[in-house]
Amino acid sequence: MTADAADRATALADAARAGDRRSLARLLTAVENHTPLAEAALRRLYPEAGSAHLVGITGPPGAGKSTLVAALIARLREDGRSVAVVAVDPSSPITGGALLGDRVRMQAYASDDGVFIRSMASRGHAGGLSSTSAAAAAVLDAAGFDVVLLETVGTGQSEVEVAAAADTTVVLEAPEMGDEVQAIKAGLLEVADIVVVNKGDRPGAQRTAAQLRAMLVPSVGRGDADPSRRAPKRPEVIVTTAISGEGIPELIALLDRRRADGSSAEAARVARATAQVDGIVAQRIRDRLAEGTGGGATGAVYEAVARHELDPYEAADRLLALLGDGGVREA
Ligand SMILES: Nc1nc2c(ncn2[C@@H]2O[C@H](COP(=O)(O)OP(=O)(O)OP(=O)(O)O)[C@@H](O)[C@H]2O)c(=O)[nH]1
Ligand SMILES: [Mg+2]
Repeated sequence: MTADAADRATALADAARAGDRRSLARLLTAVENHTPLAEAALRRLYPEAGSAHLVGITGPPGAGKSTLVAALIARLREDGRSVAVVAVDPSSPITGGALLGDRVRMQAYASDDGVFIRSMASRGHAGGLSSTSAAAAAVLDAAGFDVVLLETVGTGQSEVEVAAAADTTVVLEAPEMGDEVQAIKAGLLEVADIVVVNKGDRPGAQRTAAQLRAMLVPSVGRGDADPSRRAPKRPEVIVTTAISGEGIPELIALLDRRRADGSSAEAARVARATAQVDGIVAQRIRDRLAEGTGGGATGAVYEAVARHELDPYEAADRLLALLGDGGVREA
């Protein structure tokens, strides 16, 4: 990075931190594209972050995540708290629909400096969602937002990655019409700190909540010898009606309580830092291999594994052996 580029990163970081919206938007675009500018700006901003409550909001399509986010914004603003929202679309290159919805939501707060809403696409590489979400959250945290909401649709993997970027993860469900809640994916519930049964105005919401509470009893004593595999936490289950705002103050109270619980907050922070650093290490290794070999040697190794001529462990060892002290050795 040239001195000029470094100056531009510094200027952008400082303007974003001061709350300039266009700078924030530009920096988040850089974060989304993993550019050197983003990295330089993040290095400057990271020490300024750490005060915001980072809340992941996930759940199946149509459960009411965006409606709930709007209700949370309204209530948090009443309390005088500032809110940033990152709506992460795990599936795709940027889709017009998601952006359009956000523009509509954004308009209501166009003149409110205490609200910032942004859509981001993840670029599909492994770990991309959590590293992008964590970096975006750090930017908004450093910019002084009290609460940063990370909204993503639960598709099986995306919610796990977004949870890794959040202090507290809220999993949304809609009332089940059938007798059983088994349709609700176990993976979603595993990441939940708080389970919200939304659409409380619909029949079955209270029953779904009761079934979830019964399901979420800690599995300690069910005979798993390895304590680390027992359910370590028992998420709270709460019913909301996002369209009317019912249950939203209670949800915020739960979020605040979790935020105040030092031990779980610390564990979440360490988990987030671990995911973030590991993601960067993996990316750095890939970048260095690609730079040093033009991608040719690595491609040949992956193809050999695909043909079962090489086992994946040997392949990994060979790739790591290509990395010397700060450079790449002859293959
Ligand atoms: N009856 C009722 N409908 C609701 C409630 N909350 C949201 N909805 C409706 O459910 C539909 C989906 O809501 P969204 O907020 O767009 O859901 P989402 O989870 O963000 O959906 P995706 O972004 O597509 O994954 C909309 O028609 C909402 O108006 C609620 O509390 N009660
Ligand atoms: Mg939505």
